[in-house]
Amino acid sequence: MSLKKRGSDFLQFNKTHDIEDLKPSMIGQEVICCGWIEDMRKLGKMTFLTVRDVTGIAQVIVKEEAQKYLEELARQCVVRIKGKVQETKAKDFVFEINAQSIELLAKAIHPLPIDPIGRLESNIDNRLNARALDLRNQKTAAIFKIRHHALASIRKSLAGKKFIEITTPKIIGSASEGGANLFSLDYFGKQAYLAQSPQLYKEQMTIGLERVFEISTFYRAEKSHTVRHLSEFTSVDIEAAFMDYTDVMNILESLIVNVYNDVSANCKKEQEELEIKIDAPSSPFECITYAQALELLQKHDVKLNFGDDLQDAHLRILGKYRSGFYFIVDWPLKLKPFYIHEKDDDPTLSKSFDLQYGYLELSSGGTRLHNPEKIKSRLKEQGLDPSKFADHLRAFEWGMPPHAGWGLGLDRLMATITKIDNIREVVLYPRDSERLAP
Ligand code: AMO
Repeated sequence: MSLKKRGSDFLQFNKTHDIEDLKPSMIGQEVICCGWIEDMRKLGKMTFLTVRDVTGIAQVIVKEEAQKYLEELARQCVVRIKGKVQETKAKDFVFEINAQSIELLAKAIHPLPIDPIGRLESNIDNRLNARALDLRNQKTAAIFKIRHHALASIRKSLAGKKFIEITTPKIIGSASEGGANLFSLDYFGKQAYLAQSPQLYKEQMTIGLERVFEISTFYRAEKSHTVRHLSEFTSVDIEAAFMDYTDVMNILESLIVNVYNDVSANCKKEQEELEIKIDAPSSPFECITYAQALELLQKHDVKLNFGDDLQDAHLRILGKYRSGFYFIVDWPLKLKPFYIHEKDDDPTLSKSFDLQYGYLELSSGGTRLHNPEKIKSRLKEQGLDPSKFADHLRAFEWGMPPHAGWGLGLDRLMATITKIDNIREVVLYPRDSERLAP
């Protein structure tokens, strides 16, 4: 078959326009569009369809002579419509398509497991069980379009600061962070784990690439069934040579302001759909110390000693009095992972931070240790076996630059942008202790 023939066959079958590209100036023009029937209303001898593709919605008028095409059609059927653009009397549309033919490309069963246009509300479990169909709900689709723009903005921000995108292994031979929340699996007879974070790899990459970032899913065997924990979550990670924790805090702050600005500008329709207004937070973000957080808690009758971790209940109280984005710095060293550097003037404190949004922890990071002997003794203090980290420690003999970085929970960030509580709403197929399918 010649290329020309294949090309013309394709054109004959293909649509001429995405719905958003139809314009009133095309009145009188013949067009072919494909989409899903969202609504069907019979009015006398005419039927009005609304047909939606990912870009928009159009009204299609089916007059008597084209009624035969309607026999097998129902809501959510996939159709290819050939017709002429014409003026309309409809309030919600500025033109309509007068159908000449309608081809049924795929049927939809009735009743569907959920109402995809959201007139009948379904609970989140039913929606997640029929996630592909749930994406036909414009509110759900809006969340994932915003997520797309947020990711594009993050990549643009970091690449603009000379960060290079990397991809590190997700199947690993020993724990990257230590701790108990690791998934293990059989790897050809050997014990392997799913990576909790790219921590060790991203640090090593500062040797060759200086500034790196990764956006990938990571795995935590989180038993706690909360609205902010998943077993598979997307993390945005950076690591940068010749920076300390204050430098990477600045990068994080400007990245977040940029993401808010970009999605606010690029996702107007989506904000309308979700009935939200996305406004960039003002910067610099407030910064409180761990000690100030303890004082604030004490004022609200919660007595914690220096070195106690801030549990969920404590963060909830802090969140009541601190809304929006704020950093918590000067954490006790013993609360932080083995790779975090102590403060020069007070070794009981760490060069680290958490970024909070109200009660929600969005990110943590810090200046890393780069003396392998210190790392070994910190590993031992934390009950971890340095020999399990031998591959990582070797890299410190090869010219490891001083470095700092952070990990940012993308799903949690998305929840703040879309003003949604449950992060399952912003993840296509969330995984938690009870959900492994679909
Ligand atoms: P941390 O363990 O604090 O740090 O994780 C970083 C951020 O990832 C998000 N996050 C999660 N989101 C959803 N479900 C989970 N189960 C989950 N666990 C973590 C949070 C959290 O703030 N290696 C360090 C980062 C670094 O120092 O560079 C780390 O992983 O938003």
